[in-house]
Amino acid sequence: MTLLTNKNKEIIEYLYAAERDVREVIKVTDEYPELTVKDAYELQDGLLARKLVEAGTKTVGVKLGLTSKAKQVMMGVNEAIYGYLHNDMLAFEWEAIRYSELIHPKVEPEIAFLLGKDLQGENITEEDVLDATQYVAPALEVIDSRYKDFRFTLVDVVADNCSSAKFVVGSKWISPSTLDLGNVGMVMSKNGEVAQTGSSAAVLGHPATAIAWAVNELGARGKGLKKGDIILSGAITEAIAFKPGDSVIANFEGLGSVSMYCK
Ligand code: OOG
Repeated sequence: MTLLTNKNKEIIEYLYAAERDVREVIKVTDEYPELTVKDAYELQDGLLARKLVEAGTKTVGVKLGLTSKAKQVMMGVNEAIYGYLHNDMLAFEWEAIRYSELIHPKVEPEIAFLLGKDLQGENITEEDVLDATQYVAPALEVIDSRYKDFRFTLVDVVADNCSSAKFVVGSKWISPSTLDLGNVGMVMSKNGEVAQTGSSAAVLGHPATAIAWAVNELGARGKGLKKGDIILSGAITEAIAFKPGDSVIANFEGLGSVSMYCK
C-alpha cells in the first residue's frame, strides 16, 4: 500500500465529493498539470479505497476505455485506459436508470466478459483471455464524467475511474467459443431510431486483445482479475447522451440484445 500525500488525498476527496453530490467539477490537471498517468492510476486506487470505506462498495470487475482508434484520435492519445466496476454500478434492464443520480450521462455498447478462472500476468494473450472466459453477454455502459462539459485529459479521466457510473448486462450469457468475438455487428437505437452502428472489431481489433492489454497493465502493478469478475471490454461506438424518458437498446449479432431506460 502506498501512503497518500496530502495532494492526493485532496484530489481523491474532490472527485469523491463530485460524484456523491452529483455535480461537475473543473478538471484536476487545471490545478495540477504535473500529474502523470502513473499518478492518475494511484489516484484511481485511492478513490476506490475511499468508496470501499465510505460507501461499502465492492469491486466486481474492471472496464476498459478508449479502446477504439476513433476515440483515441478524438482524445489525442494512443493508449487505452482501465477502471474498476463496483457492485453499486450494476443496473438491471427492468429498473430505470435515475437521471437525478447522474450529472450528464451517456451510454455506449460493449461486450461483457465473465471470468471462469483467475487471470493475472504480464504476458497474457488474447487466447489466455478467451480460455479464462466462461461467458460473454451484451452490455450497455453508462459513463458520467465528473468533469465540466465531459472534457478531460487522459490523466483526468483515469483519476476519475474512467467516467464509470452504471452498467447493464443482458440476461443471456453464452460461451465465447460459439461466435467470432472479433467481428460482432452491433446496432444501438434510442427511442426506436438507430443511433450508432459498429463492429466489435473496433475494440483494438478484438475485445479479448483489449482485455489482455488491461490484464498485463494490472499485472505490471502486481494486480490481477479473479474468477467471477466481470469485464466490460470497451465501447464499440461513440457514446450517446440520454435524458429522462429515453430508452436505449443495443442488438449484437449472435449475442442478443440489452436495453435500458431512464427516468
Ligand atoms: C472515457 C471512458 C470511455 C470507453 O469504453 O471508451 C469508455 C470517456 O469517454 O468518458 O468507457
